[in-house]
Parts: sequence; structure tokens; C-alpha cells
Amino acid sequence: MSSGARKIYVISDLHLGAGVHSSWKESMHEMFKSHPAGLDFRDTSEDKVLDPVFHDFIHWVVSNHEDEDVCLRFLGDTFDPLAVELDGRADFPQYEGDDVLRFQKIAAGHPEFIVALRFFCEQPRNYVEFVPGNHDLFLAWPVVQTEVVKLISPDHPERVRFLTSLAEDGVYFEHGATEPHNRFDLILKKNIIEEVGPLSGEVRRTLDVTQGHYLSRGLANPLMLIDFLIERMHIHGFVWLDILLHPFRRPWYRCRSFVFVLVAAYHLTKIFIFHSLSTLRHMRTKSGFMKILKVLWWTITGAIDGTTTKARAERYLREHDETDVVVLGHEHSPGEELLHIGNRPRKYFNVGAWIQMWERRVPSPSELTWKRFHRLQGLLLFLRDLFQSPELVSVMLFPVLVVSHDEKGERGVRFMRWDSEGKEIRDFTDQ
Ligand SMILES: [Mn+2]
Repeated sequence: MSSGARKIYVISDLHLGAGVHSSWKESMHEMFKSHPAGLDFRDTSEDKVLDPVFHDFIHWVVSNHEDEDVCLRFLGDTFDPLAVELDGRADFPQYEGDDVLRFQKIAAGHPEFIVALRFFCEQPRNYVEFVPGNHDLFLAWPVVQTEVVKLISPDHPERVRFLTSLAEDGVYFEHGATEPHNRFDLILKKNIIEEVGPLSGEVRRTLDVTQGHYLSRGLANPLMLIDFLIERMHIHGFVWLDILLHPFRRPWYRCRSFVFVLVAAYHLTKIFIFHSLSTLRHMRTKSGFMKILKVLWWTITGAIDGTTTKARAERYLREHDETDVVVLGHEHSPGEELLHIGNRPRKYFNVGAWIQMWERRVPSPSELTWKRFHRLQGLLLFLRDLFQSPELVSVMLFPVLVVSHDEKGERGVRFMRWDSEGKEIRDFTDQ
């Protein structure tokens, strides 16, 4: 037998939608693309899908391994069927056939991504693993899985695997969605339920998706058409404040802002009524006013105590003494942290996202130069911000967690990133 060495590359949250060649409204929801700052967000002429970046990364991985098993593990939200519209189809309930069509639309929108994955799977010691996230729970459908395999590894179907979580060699992997409106069953087939038609009595299988699905489709998607930054900033507080403070301003990332609050209220009411009426038909759509308020609070602040991915990692480590490292995604914000749980240092990684996120550049406290009236200066800067468009910077880091096992079985975990300019993999903290 050849060497027992192996390498696992973990990436997360690519949110592939229908591609940039779809209608601009659909393209808006596509997150695996870059949009230049300053250009009206409805002008998608200069948008690029990031497929070439992925293509380069895959080719680097393939040419840097020979006598080794190589696993590419997607840690969830790889595909974003919630960003794909199907003409004349209701979003609810979510049926198998519709999800196949959604996947086909995503694949057609990202030919280069598919070709790169197929090239990866053609290598004899390579395999791909998909861990679903709250956005691509449609991977639970056997027919969607078949469709994925057919496209990326038709000759070697055994090189593609689907799992919901994985613990191996003291390292635990999961997407990490634990907010009340986003968590889902970690046993894939349990997410498929039988639904009895209220009038016909006909039994159909449907996906027991999370409430977050309906909030994405029914609230976030329509709002994205007014404000490009919706779902593209880690903490949404800025988006809401910006809209409330500048109802009539139209920066490149926003249009028709003065109706934003009305549109938001309209869609929220619609979802609320819809959910109240449909509780008998579906399991996870049950919602109450407090739950919706909690979700809104989470959207604005980016966190509810106990439901962050870090909290999830801490909980898991407390319950599993044999685990040293927890690797999650979901929050789109890469980082690593040393956690002292159970009298020994253990590690939590968040592999972030492979999509374009935006951050607002705020003057740091060190930029405040006044010796006296420090607070006043801060206040003046805040007031200046009220009248100026804030500076937004695009953040794309392509984080990759690399887990390696050498011939002796020694395990190493390194947080890296794909340098899309230099076309090489480097330490995450390297500039
Ligand atoms: Mn997620």
C-alpha cells in the first residue's frame, strides 16, 4: 500500500446562486461574486463570479499532492437554493423536484466551478465531502445528491460523500447553525418529512426546512433589492441605522431607501400571518411574535447569547472530552480561538466564507487625536458620518483550514487562506 498520509482542505459558505448571467434581480441574491464598490448595485455588468478563484485553488491543490489522499470538505452553505427563483413555483412546501431544478440552475450558473470539481475528482486519491448548511439543506434529498454526483464525479461516484457532521481524530466538523430559526436536524434524512395535503389527503414528501428559509426568501431577498448590503455584512446594525438616518440618500449600495421600512414591515407581516396559518401543515414554521423579534435582534446585532458558533463549539467541547478541535462555518467571519475547557487548551476555528463581504471603515479610537474633549471629537466624527457616505471596504479572504496526517498518523491543523493574486496557499495571518 502507498503512504497513509492524507490532507483535508476545509472551506465554507460559498453561497453559489444562479450566476451573474441570470436576471439582475436574481443576480442580486448571488453571493459568490464580486461587485465593485461605487458602482450602482443594480448594474451587474462588471460583476464577476468567483469561479476562476476556485478553479486556481483546485489546480494548486491537485498539483501539490501526489502520494496522498486529498479530501476537499465543504462545510455548508456551498449552494444557495434560497437565492434561486423558479418561475411560477411556490416556495412552500419545498419539494424534491423543485430542488433538483434549483441545483441545475446553480450548476448552469457556475460551469467553471463544476469543471474544477470534476477535475479534482478525476484524481485517483481525491474525494469531496459536502456537509450541508442551513441554506443548502436540499442536499438531504437523494435525487439532489445524485444530481451533484452525476455532474462532478460521474465515473467515480464513491468519491463524493454527504454528511451532516463529522468527528475524526479529535477534530469535530459541523456547519454550526444553532440559532432558533436556523438550526436543523443533523441526521440528513430526518429533514425529509411526509406532508398530507389538507384538501386532497395526498401524501407528499417535503423538506422540513428552517424558519430562516422563509425569512431569507420572504424578507431578506426582497430587501436586498433595495439595499445591497443586506446579508453581506457580518453585523447588520449599520444597514438599519444607515437607512433610518438617511432615508432619502441613495449611495451605490441602496435605492428607494425611504420605502425600506415599509417594505420590511409589509414582508414581515406577510411571513407572520403565513406562519400563523400554516402551523398545522408544517413542523418548523411555528413562530410567535417574540421569536420574530429575537430573529430581528439577532440580525441587527449579529449575535444572541448562546447561539453563536463559538458558543456551539464550547458546548460541544464540554460534552466531548475526546475532542481537541472544533471547526465550524456559518458566521462568515473567520477566526481561531484558544478555549480553556476541561483543564486543557482546546481550539475553535471558524473557517469564514468564500464570498464578498463588506465592512464599514470606522475611525478607530487611536485616530482620535484631541487630548482634551476626546468624547466631543468622537461625537463630531459621528456627526460627520451622518452627512457623508460611509467608507465601505470589501473583504474577501478565501480562508482554508488544512488538516494533515503524516505517515505516522501525526495530526496537524493549520489555518490558511487562498491568495487569489499570488495563486498560492499561505498562512491566514500573512498579508
Ligand atoms: Mn449558514
